Formats: sequence, structure tokens, C-alpha cells
Amino acid sequence: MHLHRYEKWWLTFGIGSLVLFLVIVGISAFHQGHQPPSSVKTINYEQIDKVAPFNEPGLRKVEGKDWDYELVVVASAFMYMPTEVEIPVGSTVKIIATTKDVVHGYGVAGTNINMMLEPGYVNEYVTTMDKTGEYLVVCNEYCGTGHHTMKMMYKVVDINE
Ligand SMILES: [Cu+2]
Repeated sequence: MHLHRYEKWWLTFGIGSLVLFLVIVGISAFHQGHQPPSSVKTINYEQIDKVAPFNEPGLRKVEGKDWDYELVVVASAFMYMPTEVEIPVGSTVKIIATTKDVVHGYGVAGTNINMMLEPGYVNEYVTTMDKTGEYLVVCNEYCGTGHHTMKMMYKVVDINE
């Protein structure tokens, strides 16, 4: 079979870029641990108010874990519970979030925290808040007429001051 020279270049380029992309995705997924939000933890979204830990949304200190605090968040149209938290600077926080009704977003401005909260699933993310300041949390998945009013505030404070 005769292949034109340009055809060979194109094939090499095409197969080469495919291999390159697979390598990038592979490194990102297996080495750096980038994965789609896990759907490992499921929950009956109609029972959220009765199921721990979502029956008590808020920030609490934990002992003996890789993180210092657990922040339990329940999103619903059109608010987050809790509406404001005070986090000591430098602490590691595990965010545990879900939604009561429709899909909501959970984006923390000025950080790389950005989650999609889906009914029936629990979303978790561990992060360290190492800069003091106020961080606005907004919903970035359109959820209805009050979408633009959905917000929460992180106040990262130096407790020694
Ligand atoms: Cu929204």
C-alpha cells in the first residue's frame, strides 16, 4: 500500500497527539489524583435533615484525623447552611456537602474549591486555608430564580490576634 508522504506526517501527528493526551490524562488522574467528584457516597436527599452529619450543618473540630475541622454544608434553593463560618488560619478543613433539592454549585472565590452538589450524592474536599480573609462562596450552577442570592462566607481568621 502506498501512502503519500503528507499522509504519513498527518497519521504520525494524529496518533502522536492522541498518545500525548492519554499520557497527560493518565499522569493527572493517577499521579496527581485528579478525579471527577466521587459518587461513592450516596444519600437519600429527602431525609437529609434527619441523617448525620447533615442534620447539624456547621464547622466542628475533629481529633485524630488528617484534617482539623469538618465543615458540613447543606445547599438548598436558595441558600447554604451554615451561612457563615469562622475558620482559624492554617487549619485543614474537610468540606462535606450535599444538596436537598436540585443541583447547586459550591465555588469558593479566590481558591481552587469548586464542587457540583447533586441530589443524592455527598461531595467531599479537603483543603488548607492558609491565608486570612473573607472568602465568598457562590452557587455556580443555575438552580432557579433565586440562584444569584445563594451565598456563604468563610472568614479565615488568626485566632491569636
Ligand atoms: Cu444556583
